[in-house]
This record gives sequence, C-alpha cells and structure tokens, in this order.
Amino acid sequence: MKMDLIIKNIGKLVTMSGSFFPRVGKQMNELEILENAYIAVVEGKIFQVGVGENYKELVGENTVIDDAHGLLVTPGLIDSHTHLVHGGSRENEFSKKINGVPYIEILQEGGGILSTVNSTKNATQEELYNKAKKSLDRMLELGVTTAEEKSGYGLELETETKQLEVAHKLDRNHPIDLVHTFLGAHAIPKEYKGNNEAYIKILVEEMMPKIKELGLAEFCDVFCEEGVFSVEESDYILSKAKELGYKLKIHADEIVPIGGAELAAKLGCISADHLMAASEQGLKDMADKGIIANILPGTSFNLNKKSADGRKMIDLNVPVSLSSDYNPGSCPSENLQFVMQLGCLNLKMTPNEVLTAVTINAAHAIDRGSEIGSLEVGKKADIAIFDAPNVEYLMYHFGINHIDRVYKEGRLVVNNKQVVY
Ligand code: IZC
Ligand code: ZN
Repeated sequence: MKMDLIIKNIGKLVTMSGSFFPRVGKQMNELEILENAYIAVVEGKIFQVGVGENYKELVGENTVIDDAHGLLVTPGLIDSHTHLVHGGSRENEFSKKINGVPYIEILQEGGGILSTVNSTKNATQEELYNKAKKSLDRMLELGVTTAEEKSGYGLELETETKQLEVAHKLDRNHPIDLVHTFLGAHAIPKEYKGNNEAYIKILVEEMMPKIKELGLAEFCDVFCEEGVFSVEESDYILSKAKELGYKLKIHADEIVPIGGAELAAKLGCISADHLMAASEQGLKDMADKGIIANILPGTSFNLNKKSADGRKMIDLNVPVSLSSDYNPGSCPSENLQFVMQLGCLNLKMTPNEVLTAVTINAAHAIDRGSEIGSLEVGKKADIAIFDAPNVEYLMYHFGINHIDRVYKEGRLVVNNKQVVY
C-alpha cells in the first residue's frame, strides 16, 4: 500500500497510544515517546507509526514526504470547552473586573452573560459566522484540530438555534471539527428574573426536545452555580436531557462549593467542568465513576482566582482534561497553549500530564476517544508539529505559539504558523 503522506525524521513523537479509556493517575504522565520516528497516512487516517527507515517501502509516486527535521510531533490539540459562537465583546466590563467586582455580581446586574445574549440576538448569522471563524483560525494556528462549542447566548429557541446552526456551518466549512452542546441553561433570561421555574419549564418541555429533534446538539450542559441554576434545578434539567438522549456536561463548583461534582457523578456526566471549588467528596465520587474533570485554568487566571486543584485530582485518580473556556466574559482568549502552560505553572501538573489532558483525555471529554486524541493506526491523522525539541519546552517557554505546522486528517492546514487551508 502506498501512502498519501509520510512525516519522517520526527525528533520526538508523542503517540498517546493505548488510551481506550481516559488516562488516570500515573498513566497521565507515562507516555510513549518515539525518537527518529515517522507517521504514514492514507485517506486522512493513520496507517502506520514507526521508527527508523521502515517508511521507505510505503513511498509511492504520489506520496508527499514531509521532513520534520527533528521537531516535536503530538496529536492535534483538542479544546473540549468553548463558548465559540457569540456576538460582541465585553471589554466595557473589564475595569469593573479589575477593580474587584465579582463575575456573578455583573451578571446579576444584567451584564455579563446577559449582555452577550443581547449582542448575539442582534447579530446576523453572517456576523456570528465571520467572528467565530476568526477564532477558529486562531485556534488552528495554535494546533487545535477539534473543539467543543456551546450555545447559551439566546436563552430562547430562535437565537439558540441560530448559534448552533452557525456552528454546524463552521463545522462543515472549517478544518477544525466541532462537537455541539446545548447550553440553554446558561442564565435565567431577564424576562424570567425571579421566576426560574417558568424558564426551566420552557427549556425542558420546548427547547431541549426541539434542539434534539433538529439534530443540533449532542451534549446538554448547565451552568450549576449559586445565583444561576441550583443543584436541584440542574439535576432536574440534566435528568430530562438524559431521557431525551443527550450526553451530559455540567459547569460545576466554579465559584461556590454547592455539590456540582457530586451531581455530575450521580448523573454520570461525561465531564464536569471548572471545579475550582469542588469538595473532596465530590472529587472522590467523580473518580469512582470515571467522570472527567475538565479544568479551565485560563478562566481562573483571568478572574484572578486560585486554579482548580489539578494535582490533587490526578492523585485521586480523577481523569483530568484541560480546555480554554474561550468566551467573551471569563476567558476572552482562544490560546490553548497558554492554558497548557498555566496547567504546569498554576496546577502543578507535569508537562506530560498537561499534554495528556489536551489530547486523549480531551477527546474522551467529548466522547471522541476512539477517533482522535492519539496517533494510532486507524485514527484521524490530526497532527501538530511544534518548533520545540521536547514536551517540557512547550510549557517552559510560555506566552508564544510553538506550532510550526498542523495537519487535519492528513491535509496541511497550517504552515509556518499560518493557516493555509
Ligand atoms: O459569557 O461569561 N462562565 N459562562 C459560565 C461563561 C463563563 C461565559 C460568559
Ligand atoms: Zn463555560
């Protein structure tokens, strides 16, 4: 069999192989790293991974050979928590935030998420598309080849649908693959202030079934937080979502420890996200059930809060993933590499653990563990080539983009740090 593409002369190749389940504990740090390696690709999938000169027999007339010149190669990065599609921005709240006004207080005054709800309602599909496309290009240039994206800036059917439709169109047209999440339970709309019950009724009885019927979202998520949706409300919404066939995610214990982690374990969510304030019991429950802790260190950094205790979670055998949480409020940055650097600097995770958290564990956090997240035979040839000698260097030299080039399903989509698709 002759290949479409062979990447040869790879200095260090992190395969993440052997990851049928999310990695936990020591497995997050113990990685297969091949030296003087190659990857052979046919029809967008990995055909062979090896070392030395064995690739030569796979070279045909039409094989493209890419010489990696000794660089570091990893699976394409996966950003498993973003609020990608939204209108406007919130720099008008920036000085308030710097002066210490809490995130939740800004929301309760009608700003925050509700301000982005207004901007998203007022934006056309085309405006939303162009803005989100710019963000996706940035992500791709940073090595991200798959991302999750959430609705949640409509809080009524028409705008939630508009957001998700834009995301589906981007998924079709942009090299980054998107996984879709319905987050109608992101805030109580201002028309329903003080009347949560009425909004939750519409959400559960009208919006969730319709979004499912239209095939617009695979996951359902809730912002479970004091002053937003309580544990009881989140339990009710997610239980209904499960009955409708959604897979579950939850924004849990970001600010106040109200039992979001415990609820995630009880319901069997695929991931619980944030967890800065999660209780030890909640984390133990998550470890027992194999629920992924999706930590968002960029948000803690931007809100000037202590990060979730990634080190402790790994030590408790909770599978950990890391994501950007890219959104216009608590984390206005698409930079997953910076998040990785914070994973080491603030969460005390090792560079290998961090890389696991943004590849194979992130793939499992969006239920794509059998397709992406590792460089193994039969998986998608989503490949990041870094201008770095080893994994440690990626985290140590912080604040810059280390990507040299990126392949998405065997197609060169970033070259010399710039999109070329
Ligand atoms: O727009 O503030 N935390 N939701 C929950 C967000 C952050 C997004 C936002
Ligand atoms: Zn979020």
